[in-house]
Amino acid sequence: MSPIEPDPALVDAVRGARRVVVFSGAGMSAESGVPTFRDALSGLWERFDPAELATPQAWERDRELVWAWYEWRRALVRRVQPNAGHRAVADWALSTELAVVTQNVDDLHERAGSTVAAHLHGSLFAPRCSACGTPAHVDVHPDLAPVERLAPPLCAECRAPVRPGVVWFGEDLPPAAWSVAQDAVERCDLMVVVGTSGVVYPAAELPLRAVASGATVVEINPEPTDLTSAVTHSWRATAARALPALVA
Ligand code: BJW
Ligand code: ZN
Repeated sequence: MSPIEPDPALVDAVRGARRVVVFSGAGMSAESGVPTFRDALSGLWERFDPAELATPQAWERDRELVWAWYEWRRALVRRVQPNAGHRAVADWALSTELAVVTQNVDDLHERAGSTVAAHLHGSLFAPRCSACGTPAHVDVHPDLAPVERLAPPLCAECRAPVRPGVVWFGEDLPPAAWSVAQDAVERCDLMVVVGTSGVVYPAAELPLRAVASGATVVEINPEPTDLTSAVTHSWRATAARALPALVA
């Protein structure tokens, strides 16, 4: 693949930045082989709309379906590797004050070497009791098909079903993660928004707040998004190609 060059104004913004927030969404992990949400209906999510499964109502209606879907995704993420974009973010943190704020429930930033300041929508790797909240240890199920059914394990403390440790629609974001993210955004002079459609709130407020507080906000996304008109620079490129070029 031919190298790609960022706009010189963008390079200046990046070189001059002292406090950076990288705000990532599903597109960050797309080139690792993790399907996104809203590009997804044509691809791997053949039979189910993720927006319909990622709800407390779906869990109440059909726990075995929801649990199997998350277990399948957890196994998928285990099989894939961080991409050059994740690695560029980790390298960048060696020379700059940088906070990774992610909407992703995978662990690819961490596996590339980043410390993640905030997982706004939780993690595939932190299942917990649906009643008492006790964290549960669950072995990865080796060979689930995308949509099977699987009974969730029961909590060791209270025997209620264990649920995925993610944030569904209508649920509050983890307060500590939200607070860390807000602080980082208020303090930053550069925010790089990568691989998010910017349609899910309150996460999508963060780039708007960064703009309002005077930070430079750079969007990296092959497609225009709901955030494009608000940001300072919009670069139509993929995470794994743009981030290494930007940080180099
Ligand atoms: C590439 C690429 C490549 C492709 N390189 N890029 C207004 C204010 C506040 C709240 C609301 C509001 N209006 C509505 C709400 C409620 C709701 C909401 O936002 N709904 C909207 C959809 C309208 N929000 C909530 O319910 C949140 N909670 C909340 O607000 O609590 C307070 C409250 C309580 C009660 C009532 C009301 C309020 C919780 C939101 C939880 C979101 N959870 C999910 C699922 C997590 C678990 C799981 O993984 O299954 O989080 S939904 C899903 O969307 C997931 C993602 O983190 C999130 C964002 O998606 P993301 O990352 O942007 O992915 P995509 O697929 O949308 O976009 C991918 C992008 O990548 C695209 O742009 C591509 O072009 C790009 N791309 N390849 C770079 N190679
Ligand atoms: Zn319990």
